[in-house]
Amino acid sequence: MVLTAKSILADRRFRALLAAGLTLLGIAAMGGIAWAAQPQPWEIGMQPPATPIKDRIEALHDELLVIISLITLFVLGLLLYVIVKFNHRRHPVPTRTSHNPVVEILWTVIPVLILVLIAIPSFKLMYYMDAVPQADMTIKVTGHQWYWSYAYPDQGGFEINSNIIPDDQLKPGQKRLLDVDNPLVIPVNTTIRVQVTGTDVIHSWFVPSFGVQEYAVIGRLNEAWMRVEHEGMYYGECNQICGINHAFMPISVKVVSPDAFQQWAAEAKKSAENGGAAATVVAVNGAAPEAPDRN
Ligand SMILES: [Cu+2]
Repeated sequence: MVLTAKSILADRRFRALLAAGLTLLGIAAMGGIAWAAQPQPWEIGMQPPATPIKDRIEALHDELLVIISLITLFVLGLLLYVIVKFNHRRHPVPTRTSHNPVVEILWTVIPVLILVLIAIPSFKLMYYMDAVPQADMTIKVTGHQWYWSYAYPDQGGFEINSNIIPDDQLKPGQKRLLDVDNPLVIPVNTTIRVQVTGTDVIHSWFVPSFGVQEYAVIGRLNEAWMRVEHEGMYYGECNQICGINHAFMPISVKVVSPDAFQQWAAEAKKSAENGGAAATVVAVNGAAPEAPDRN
């Protein structure tokens, strides 16, 4: 048997193998990456999920990857079929068919059904992300040009400023463009309401492994929620172009045990009350410097 491109492509086993291979390759690229909460060199997939929201985002992403892989392979197959079967040499006299109602209905209805199939889990996830469940605590994130501040209204009302560590002050082990002087500290396995606002221009608070991305808009209080399931350091970045130092306002989140968190919060509150013994604590009882008349 002479193997031509046509005979190889016409072989059903070959086509099935190709489809399965490409789909598996896509799935393998998404999984199989070591657990880490920061960008990795040559990373292809997403950072590993650390919250129930991100678990669901990743699951939906993987489902969609299978669907788009199958559609892409199907369209590629049709194109190759047309190229091989109906090229000028093999098919010199084209047909004059201009309408085929059955085919036209099918190529309208089937894509609509596929979109409905995608919309159902997509909307479900959107509402799951949107509605904050019974929250154990609240943190308020404020975006500034160009740093973040984190307030703990129900932990004593103190607020900390979180600034990037400049390249020339990095200590061994600290990550360039990611580590900050005062990370956001939160307890593990705790449902946290995250309120996000801004003081100057629009920023965006984005931590990939939490599945949280919320715009920091002046005069608005946006809301998200997270429940981080593993202790550790997590990194994110402002992802709304906000000005010249947009690339230099990273987000570091330190997730600790509830006991360690209580201890940290008590110390932070005490230094706030002692009138700035710690430079990190800039305000008490929710009275941030930007709005001294609040409360
Ligand atoms: Cu920015």
